[in-house]
Amino acid sequence: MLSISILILLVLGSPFVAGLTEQRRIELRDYTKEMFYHGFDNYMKYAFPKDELDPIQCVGRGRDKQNPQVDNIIINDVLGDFSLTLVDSLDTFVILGDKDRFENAIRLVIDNVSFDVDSKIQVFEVNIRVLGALLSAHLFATDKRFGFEIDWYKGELLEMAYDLGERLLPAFAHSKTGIPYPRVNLKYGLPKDEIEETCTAGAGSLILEFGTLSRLTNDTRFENAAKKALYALWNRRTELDLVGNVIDIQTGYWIHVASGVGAGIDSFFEYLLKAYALFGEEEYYEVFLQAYTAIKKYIRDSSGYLYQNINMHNRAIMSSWVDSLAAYFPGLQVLAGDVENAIKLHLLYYNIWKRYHALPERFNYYLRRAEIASYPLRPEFIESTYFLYRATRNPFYLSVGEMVLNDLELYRTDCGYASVENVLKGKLDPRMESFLLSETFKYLYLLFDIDNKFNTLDSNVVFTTEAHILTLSSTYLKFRPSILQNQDPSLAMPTCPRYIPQPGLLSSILDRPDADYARVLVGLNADITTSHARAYCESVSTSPLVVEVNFGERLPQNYKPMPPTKFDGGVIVDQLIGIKLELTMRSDRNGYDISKVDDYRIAPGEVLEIRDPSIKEHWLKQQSYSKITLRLYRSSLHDYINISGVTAAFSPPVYHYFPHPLYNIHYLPKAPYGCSPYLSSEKSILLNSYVIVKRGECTFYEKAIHAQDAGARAVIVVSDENHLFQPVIPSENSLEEVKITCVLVTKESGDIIERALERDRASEIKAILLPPETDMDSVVGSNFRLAIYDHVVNNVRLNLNGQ
Ligand code: DMJ
Repeated sequence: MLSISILILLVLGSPFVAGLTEQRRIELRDYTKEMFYHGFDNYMKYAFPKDELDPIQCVGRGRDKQNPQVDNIIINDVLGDFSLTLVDSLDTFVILGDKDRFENAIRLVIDNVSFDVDSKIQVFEVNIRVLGALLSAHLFATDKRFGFEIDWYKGELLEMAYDLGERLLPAFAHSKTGIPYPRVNLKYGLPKDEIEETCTAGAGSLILEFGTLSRLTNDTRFENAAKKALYALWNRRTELDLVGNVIDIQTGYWIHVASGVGAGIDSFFEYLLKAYALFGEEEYYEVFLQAYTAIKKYIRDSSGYLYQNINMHNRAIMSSWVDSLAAYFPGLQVLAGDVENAIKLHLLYYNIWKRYHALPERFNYYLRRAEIASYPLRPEFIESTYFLYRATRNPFYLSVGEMVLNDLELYRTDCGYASVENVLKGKLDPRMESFLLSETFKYLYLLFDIDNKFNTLDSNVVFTTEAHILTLSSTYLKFRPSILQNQDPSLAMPTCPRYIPQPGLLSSILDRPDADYARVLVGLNADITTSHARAYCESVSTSPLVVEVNFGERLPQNYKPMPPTKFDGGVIVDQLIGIKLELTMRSDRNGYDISKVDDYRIAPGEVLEIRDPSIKEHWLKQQSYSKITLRLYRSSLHDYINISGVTAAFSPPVYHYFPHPLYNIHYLPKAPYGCSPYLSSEKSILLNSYVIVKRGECTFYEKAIHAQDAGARAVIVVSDENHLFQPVIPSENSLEEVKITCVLVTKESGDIIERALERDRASEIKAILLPPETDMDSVVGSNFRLAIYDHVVNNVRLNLNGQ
């Protein structure tokens, strides 16, 4: 027998590689429970009755009574002096099967929470985190089907929900379109001079909670208002069936025209599908299908892994990042029956998570790096992992859960879990958002607790966007939902291609031939072609040959389109906003040329002349730079060569020092690009030195950070061309400060440095960086190139004089 099991091991490898042992799964399930209680009990000990826990100082955090609006804006308009974390956690006890704590928590809410507070809050946040939590707990406390009914409970939570619902209704009262104001004061109603623009998700994700409240109280005002808002948004979709990101609630005019599946729009789609599941009304499903078809047609790119932000009117790309909120989307795709697409998108996020041990808020897929580097312990990735495991039962998703659990433990503190300020550095932020307890740990637990009754319930048990469980018994329904066994063939989800489970006992999603694609796409191990025999795509590229882009996301109120005009040498654009540019990559791959401006073609040799003054600042930032000097000393202080370079926009300028310090200069053949953290042996060489690296494989910023971490004084990047430009990073949000100088030198200069290093291999070469000698060295380029969403464009010129 022994030899047979050894044989099986030899054939299959370790049986635990693809998934988890049963024992490990149970350990992880129980460990997740402990994690929840570590967060919850410490919130109760140190923070309650305040809204949130500061997990670093071990104190509560809430509204600043002296300055309520300021604090409120800083922390997301969700804190309102109503013990948010306690309320948001209520139904997690049900999932954990802990009836005593559920009862106890409900008692605390009834005795301590009031909504008669002078708090200006965001309607969306309070709806999903508070109203949804109260309704869900009420349903469990009263519905005999779940075994959580409480004998002393008399519907107090529903009364509180009704009170809260009434306090949210002023958001709708003064809106001409029916789209609600984003904020109200719970005590005084709609504040004077309240801003009149809202994001689509904010206004379009109310129907589950408002509909449930109406049905349970027999007061139709809530459901009617939420439904009207949902359709007010949908009816303003473009001809492509796309909705935008931000809308003016009085005029119904789209202000921010980027359409996507992430921040600002995300749960709009979720609530369409789930409203159908909860209420059984097919109109929601029809709208969802139409919206989802447009997503697959225009927002999903041809690889099937990227869901882009595009202009809702003309489909031009409006950014080159994906955000962490959109990681919920594979979960929704599973619910919609589109498992195959869900697997792909989840793989993208899986690889981002693997790279950073978290999901950075924004990841730039063009530059393959985190663009906003914080991670506030969000649930979206584990939510999708959970739904994919339910749908496929593929053990890979249990392993993903284990990875997430281990990584979340990196952020454990003595009294809770801390948000991550910067995933590159693992720096923590003193905030534990309530959704960690209501969503992140709930989905993680459900993933490991495969027999949990909520994993096998009817299709009309829905998880709201805050993971609160809502379900309505048939007395509250006009129709019986049948999402999973839809009988009407005209409403069948047109998925493409159909999901076919992998054969084989232990086959993992990672065994799919395309699994590596997503890995390369996010820059995780770029040497895939040589190291992995199964590599699906020999060269994965996020630099498409033709790309359509748009300038500016927000349209000004009085915006009047100004069409481009043709002239002999190309096309003139007076106002860039709303103009669609088609960029085509040059055959030498040296950046892009503009090939089309709206409907005008630009022939080879022609240019786009921009006369729009709003681009001036952007342009100058990219085009102006100071030429500095890298002086390499050879045999003596009198024997040197001067090399010109350009300092990166994100690194400090070169200053005059007296006497100027000399540093050794090193090139490490084993780390030619400097794209990974240096080994400790390499660090000892680079300490207090200048390091030479080649351009490519990762961003200038990443090279600078690795060199900085190694203790280097400067990083000298040798270009692969002889054209100099200023290295920039597209967004500086939340990124670690670069304190060392980063200099770009030409390929020719690189050859000179290489020869010098070769010649003096025996001795050490010393160098200094010298600042620009005269103002003449600070130049504004006129024939330089412009980067539009990280695509460098050649045939463009700026003419602010209009001549
Ligand atoms: C949650 O409050 C909800 O999931 C919402 O829809 C989006 N953001 C947070 C968690 O990231």
